[in-house]
Amino acid sequence: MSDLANYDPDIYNLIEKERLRQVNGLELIASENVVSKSVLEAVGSILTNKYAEGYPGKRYYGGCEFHDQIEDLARNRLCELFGAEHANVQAVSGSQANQAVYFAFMQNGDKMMSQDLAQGGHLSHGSPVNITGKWYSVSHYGVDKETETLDYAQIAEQARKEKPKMIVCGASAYPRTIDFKAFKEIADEVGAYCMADVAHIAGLIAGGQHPTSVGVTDITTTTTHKTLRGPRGGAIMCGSENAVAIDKSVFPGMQGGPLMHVIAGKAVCFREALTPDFKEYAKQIVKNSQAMAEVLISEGLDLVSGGTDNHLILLDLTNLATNGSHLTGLEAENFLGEAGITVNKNTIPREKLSPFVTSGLRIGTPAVTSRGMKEEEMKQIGHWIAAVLKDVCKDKGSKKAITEVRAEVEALASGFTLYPEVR
Ligand code: DSN
Repeated sequence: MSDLANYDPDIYNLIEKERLRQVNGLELIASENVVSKSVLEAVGSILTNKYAEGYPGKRYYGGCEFHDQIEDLARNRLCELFGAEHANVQAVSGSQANQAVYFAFMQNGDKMMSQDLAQGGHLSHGSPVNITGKWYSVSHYGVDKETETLDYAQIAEQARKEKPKMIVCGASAYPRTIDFKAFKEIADEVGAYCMADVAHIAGLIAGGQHPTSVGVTDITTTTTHKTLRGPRGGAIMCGSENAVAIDKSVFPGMQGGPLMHVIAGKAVCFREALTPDFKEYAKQIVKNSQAMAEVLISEGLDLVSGGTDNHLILLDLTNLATNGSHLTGLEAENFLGEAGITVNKNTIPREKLSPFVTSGLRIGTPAVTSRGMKEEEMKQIGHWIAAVLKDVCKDKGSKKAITEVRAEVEALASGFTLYPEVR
């Protein structure tokens, strides 16, 4: 029996239930993934026992000689992966990475421009409910009403009017390619810093499936656990001219002791992402997303912007009528969850409902691609999603499609195990 099962059966059993949920279901949350056993091993290692405040060669604690080497490997591999001049791997999350960048280059009250959360942006890009929205003056840009894509001419016009200190680009629910060069040109014209948050698409950039922001914008932030398939955490990349400011802002500006076990996991993830296999993986994520998008369109469902260039699809549910109203994102998330398909409700452009209800659904392919699924499985899943949504639109109490799809989902999942050696 494991130590944990023996000592704390409550926690052990809940972890076991979660393992079975992951094994038997289909994880289609666009920001989630399945890490390798090597990453799991590093993150679960005895490195968690140590304080290592500071940076390699300049720590505030003794006994950091191996931690220095681990952090150097992580930094160097991240630089190699993205062609960056400088990397900081200590941010514990994407939000903290973003805050560190703002803290490095802006004062309280300075103006920033960023994509509206309700139109695909992120909480830490100046949402009024987030510290960034309270601390800085924020002007949001959105997507064009017709195309539901970014309109760079409109953004440039807004930047000329607003004269922000920083322009943030990058999104958490935007299915199309982002033109980082266009953002940098706009920022240069108005004398602003340009920060790209590539958390969602970092793995696609590393795998050559999306144009890079590194070496284009002044600073790039990312998480390491989405398409990059590493442990939960953040990282920052920049040119050498901004290295000191960024490092100081992360520590001691924002954080104390770094999570060295997670930094080791990041180093392993970057090594994996440097392999030719990872390039194939990134390519497959996009192929999978596009295969599923085609099926959803053929089933008559509406996709924000009409399709996808990346790892995610944003379904607009406003045409799925149920008794005079439309199916909400919350309902769709719950019904699909019952069928073993995990997705998340999401706001869409022109959203009329609250962020806890929403009119949209975000669907992503990174995790199922990590399990080895390809276009055929994606098409099947696309039909199942449509079947469940259409059935509950006719009758919200119906369990017919949910029950049938649940059985199919479990059968499919059993052929694509998460960790074959863990039963
Ligand atoms: N919450 C993440 C996402 O789902 O996109 C971003 O931080």
